[in-house]
Amino acid sequence: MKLFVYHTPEAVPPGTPDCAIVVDILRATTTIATALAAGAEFVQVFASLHDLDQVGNSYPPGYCLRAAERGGKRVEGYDLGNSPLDYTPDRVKGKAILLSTTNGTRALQRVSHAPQVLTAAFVNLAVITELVQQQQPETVWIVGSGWEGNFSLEDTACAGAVVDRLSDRYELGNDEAVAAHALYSQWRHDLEKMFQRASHGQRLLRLNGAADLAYCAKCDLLRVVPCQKEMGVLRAL
Ligand code: 3SL
Repeated sequence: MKLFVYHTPEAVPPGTPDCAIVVDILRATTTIATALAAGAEFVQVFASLHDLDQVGNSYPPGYCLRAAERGGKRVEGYDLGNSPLDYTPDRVKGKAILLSTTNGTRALQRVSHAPQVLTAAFVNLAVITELVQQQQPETVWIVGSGWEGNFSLEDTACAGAVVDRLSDRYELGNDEAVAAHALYSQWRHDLEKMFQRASHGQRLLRLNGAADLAYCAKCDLLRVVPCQKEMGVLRAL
C-alpha cells in the first residue's frame, strides 16, 4: 500500500487513486469539517460564483447558505465567508452550504473522479487517518490546495501529519511524501507558529484572522469525516 503527496492540484498526475484526501488547512477543509460537525446537511463546492448562484436558486428559500471567499475575504452579498468560526450550529445546522473558495474547491475538483474523496485538516486528522487504517485503500493521494498554483507550507505540513499517522502501514510513494513528513516533524509542536510564518497565514493575519489561525492549528478536535457522496458534494460519513 502506498501514500503519495502532491503539494498542489497542478502537480497531481493523470490516473486515479483508490482514495484521495484533499487538504486546505487555511481554511477550506478546516471550514468544511467544522460546518459538517456543526450539523450542516452537506457542503457543495463550486469553482465559480455563477454556478453556485444557479444551484442556490434551485433550492427552496432558506434551505441553503451561500458562502464565498476570494483573496481571503468574504465576497460581498454572500451569507458566509470561509472563516470556520462562523460555521456555528445555530447558523448552519440543517442547512446546505454552497461554498466557493480560491484554491480548496479547485483541489477537490482535481481528484473528484476518485472512488473515495475525503477532506482532512488538523481539526479532524485522527478520525480521517483511523478510517484509512481501517479501510486500507491500496493507493492514497494526499493533495494540498496551495495558493494559486504555488506550494503552501501549511497544506504540505498537514499532508505530512497524515503520512506520520499512516506510515507504519503504508510505503511512501514519492519524494513529496518524505518531504511532507520532514516538514511536519519540524513544526508538529507549534503549528500555529508555522501558520504565522506561512505566506497565506500572514495574508489572513493582515485580515484580522488570528483567531482562525489558532483554531485551524487545533489537532483532533472534531470526529467528522467529510466524504464526497456525489460530484462536489461532501457529507459527513
Ligand atoms: O483558497 C481557499 O480555498 C481558501 O481556503 C482560502 S482562505 O483561507 O479562505 O483565504
